[in-house]
Amino acid sequence: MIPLEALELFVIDLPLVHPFRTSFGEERVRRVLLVSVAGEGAVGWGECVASSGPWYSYETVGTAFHVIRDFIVPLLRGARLEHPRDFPALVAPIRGHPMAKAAVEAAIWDLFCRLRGMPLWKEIGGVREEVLSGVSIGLQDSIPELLARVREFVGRGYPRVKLKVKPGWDISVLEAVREEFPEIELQVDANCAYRPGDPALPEFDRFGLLLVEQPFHYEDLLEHARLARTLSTPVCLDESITSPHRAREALELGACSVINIKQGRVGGLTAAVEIHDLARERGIPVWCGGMLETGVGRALNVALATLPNFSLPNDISATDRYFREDIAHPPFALTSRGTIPVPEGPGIGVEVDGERLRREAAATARFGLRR
Ligand code: OSB
Ligand code: MG
Repeated sequence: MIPLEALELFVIDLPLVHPFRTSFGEERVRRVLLVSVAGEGAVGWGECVASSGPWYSYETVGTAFHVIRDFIVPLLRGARLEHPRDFPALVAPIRGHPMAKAAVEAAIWDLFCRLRGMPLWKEIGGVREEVLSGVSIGLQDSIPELLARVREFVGRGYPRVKLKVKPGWDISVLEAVREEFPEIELQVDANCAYRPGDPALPEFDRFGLLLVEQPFHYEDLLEHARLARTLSTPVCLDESITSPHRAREALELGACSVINIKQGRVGGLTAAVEIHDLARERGIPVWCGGMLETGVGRALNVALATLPNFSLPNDISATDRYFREDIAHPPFALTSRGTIPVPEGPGIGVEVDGERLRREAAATARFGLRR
């Protein structure tokens, strides 16, 4: 049985090296909720991927704090978990709030693996010691500024670039990028910004893109299925895939031919692995998305992306692309092969700077879990 003695929550603000702008807003500081679970002298860590506001999803750092404190902790008190995979059933009575659940599940996976001295990626059946990296570049004020950003990241060795797009910031941008970089692996992410019938959509096929990510509303599987039938560029879903159930529906409908997996968005690592397996059975490639995580969340993403069907480059970039000083150590660095090496240590393989966390946290809370 997993020894669950105490759970702690920490909210900390980490300034981003560069503001990150998408079709739903801009982040300059990453407000992060970290979760630790302690037992038998070990501590496991998880990061909640919710943002400060309900823009990417309805969850926020505040709602996740509330759901963990008032609903997940009471369920966890005195709970008998043999394995982290038993956690989703324990919290199933709570509807929704996948990011809050995922953060606690992540801390339990880390604790479980640390107690066994086992790296997490091996525990879940990972098959590689480095994962393919890619970089996601936010919306910029002008095309010259965007080209400078692409130049910078291509120069650093990123083998794949993802551009944020929206109506009015799409075709002319792609023309300019393709003119300077005819060969790079390129993909676009609209974060739900288009309406069906937008004249830019068929134009995406001119640019040799790896995929187009989440063009339409997050609830709209049908329009994605229609688009997927007419576009030769693969359609990939991000925001729409909130659970294994939803992934099965999307694949059944033909709404996508690629899935971006984010463990937080789908309710945890167990669900993420389930979606990976489901896609694999159907010959659908997956890749790991990112949520501007600290090293805690990034380490979990790296572990997840060692699974065999993570066959496209991931939104897993080096630490210095996000933060000057991460809360977890050591930082992640890009290799000359355009990959991020998988840490070797037990659990997620990184250590959290607990002293700094206690010193700088905007809010903390501690809960005993023994009955
Ligand atoms: O849509 O993939 C997205 C960041 C925050 C919210 C949503 C998204 C993103 C990214 C960044 O694209 C990926 C990363 O962490 O590098
Ligand atoms: Mg996305």
